[in-house]
Amino acid sequence: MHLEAVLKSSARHAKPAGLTLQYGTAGFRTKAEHLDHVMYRMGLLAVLRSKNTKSGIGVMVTASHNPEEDNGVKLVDPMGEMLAQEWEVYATNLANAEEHELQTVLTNIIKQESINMQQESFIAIGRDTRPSSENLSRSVIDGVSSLDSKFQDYGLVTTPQLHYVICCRNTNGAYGEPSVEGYYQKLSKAFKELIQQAPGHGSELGCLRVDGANGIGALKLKDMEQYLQPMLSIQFFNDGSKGKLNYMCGADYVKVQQKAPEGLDMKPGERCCSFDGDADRIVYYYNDHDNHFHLLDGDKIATLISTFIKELLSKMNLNVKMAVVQTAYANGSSTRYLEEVMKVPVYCAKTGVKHLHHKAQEFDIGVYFEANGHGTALFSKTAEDQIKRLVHTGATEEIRKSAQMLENVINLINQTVGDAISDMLVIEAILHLKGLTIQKWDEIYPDLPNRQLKVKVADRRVIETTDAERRTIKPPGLQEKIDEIVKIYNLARAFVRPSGTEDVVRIYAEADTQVNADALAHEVCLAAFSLAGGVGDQPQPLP
Ligand code: NG1
Ligand code: ZN
Repeated sequence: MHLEAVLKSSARHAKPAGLTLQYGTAGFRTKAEHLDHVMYRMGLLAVLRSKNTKSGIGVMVTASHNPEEDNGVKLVDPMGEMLAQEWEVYATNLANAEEHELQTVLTNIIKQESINMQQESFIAIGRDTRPSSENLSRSVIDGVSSLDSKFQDYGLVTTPQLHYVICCRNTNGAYGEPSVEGYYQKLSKAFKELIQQAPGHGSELGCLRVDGANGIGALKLKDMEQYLQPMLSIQFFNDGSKGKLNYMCGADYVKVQQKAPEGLDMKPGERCCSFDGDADRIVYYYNDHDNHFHLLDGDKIATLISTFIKELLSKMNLNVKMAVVQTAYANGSSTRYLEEVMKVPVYCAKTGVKHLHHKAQEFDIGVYFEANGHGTALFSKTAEDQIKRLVHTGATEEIRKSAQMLENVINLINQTVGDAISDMLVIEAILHLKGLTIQKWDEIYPDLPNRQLKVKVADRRVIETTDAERRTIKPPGLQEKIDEIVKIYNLARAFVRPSGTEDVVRIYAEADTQVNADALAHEVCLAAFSLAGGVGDQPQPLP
């Protein structure tokens, strides 16, 4: 195998000696200045993956909710899903190969996967609004070009838009038109049709306040706004015109801090939402009349969507298997409500949407959400066919109408990946169809107070987990200590796990009151600090 052109170009994207990175929860992520060689090499890997699958592959340059100085890259597989896990190992090997090892690592992948290098390939490239993203996406293109592959640079797009485009291309347009324009058209058409099915609630949803995290989501939603009028009027905050990406704003800030983003003034009862830096996550919130902040996170969203779907299915007498997939971070109240009140089976997957997505694919309808607001609903081909058939052949008007609504939900939801814009439109439509205010939605079940913390340790890999990350098996003694602490509190649960996107260990705790959740989180944090090799000052309790 001659790879001269590859090696020659690689010299222009030299790897800093000794730097090692891991393809983590969502691709590679670190300070932008360390990523040039990774981008070039992910361009190479994308071409190999494309030849291997005989399909188009996506490369998205983004570090999502991380600070603006960071960057990262994720690969998108043929149906718009995350890169297959077997290939994450190749990605890691390739990113960490020293210059003189590059040829061997590439040749090994080609051999192991029996890749026909004559096979055509196509790569779609997208990027977020970080100042470093443009140059880094050029490095991806350098990698793609050095293997003589076809490609299209989609420029500034949200992560879910790139996933959508890949899925459209590889299904020859069956999923939609493979362009950002096609995305706007598909979603807005389904949204309009859904809104028009509302019985007696009028067809205008009023104003929604959107915090764009100063990122790509704000730009793209502005482009899309004309397609959504007059039904939905949007007021933009943190649209990138002045503030810094993800700084004191965005879905992650709102979820973790449990408060409104900077720059958004809320009057009681106003419906607000925040996107993250690449617009694949969304959370809703409002202030009540006593000016208390209420967060409606991924768990509340999963409940709203799955309840709506379940109600439609029962009106249609359609017996399909539906389940909700969550992670350990799901609020205990949401799990209880879904299982005990809604009688919907709930499964717990490891953190990272790839795990939730795979689990959700096991059902006719799988609704999955991380508590942080990343999620979607998946419909199997069989379920989709059954629903579409009933639109025309349903025995009663009610069956046909419900099937039509569900068909519109299928078209509105981005089935390839969690998508802030698409999820937002689904939520807006459901609230409208059910005549629910944001307060009424919030009152469906009360969340257990909870707290997330993080702690620095020398090597976060000393922590190993089991049972979908709800328990630790290493270091010795940590789980026993956590069990001991949890026992003291009411309705309590807590766990620790190493982050896959940041060099920290994360702590989650929930309990009957906020004071208790905070105290529990702090105690567990101290346990992790002392048993897993904490560095720096001992964590202090919350003020
Ligand atoms: P890590 O850093 O592995 O906890 C975070 C989120 C994940 C997922 C990824 C990718 C939390 C607690 N963790 O992963 O859910 O969204 O980032 O963006 O929110
Ligand atoms: Zn994101």
